[in-house]
Amino acid sequence: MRVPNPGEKLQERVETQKKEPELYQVVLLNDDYTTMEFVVNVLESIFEKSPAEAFQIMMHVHRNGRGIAGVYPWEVAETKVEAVISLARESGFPLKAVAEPV
Ligand code: TYC
Repeated sequence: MRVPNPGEKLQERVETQKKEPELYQVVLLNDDYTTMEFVVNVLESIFEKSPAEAFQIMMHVHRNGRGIAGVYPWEVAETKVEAVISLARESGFPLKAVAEPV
């Protein structure tokens, strides 16, 4: 940790300290083996999307290689990534999801 020089104002240092980013986007990645139906199901059940929105996002990922499933505070984003991975592995699919700072 940095030690302030004598006379330096503590408040100034606290205000300029870097914070962790507030929000993270959960990104789904395309692959050739996970079924479209499974990805739509993931988007509905884990990301609380409507059937129409889930289908749109899935098709975006299918066509573009990646797409945003949702934006959340860190802990929520990380929990959703783990939920996607564990549901996919249980079902025998290689679907990948990552959390990235917005
Ligand atoms: N590309 C997959 C297929 O054609 C569907 C798919 C979409 C897979 C989105 C993963 O994140 C994904 N069956």
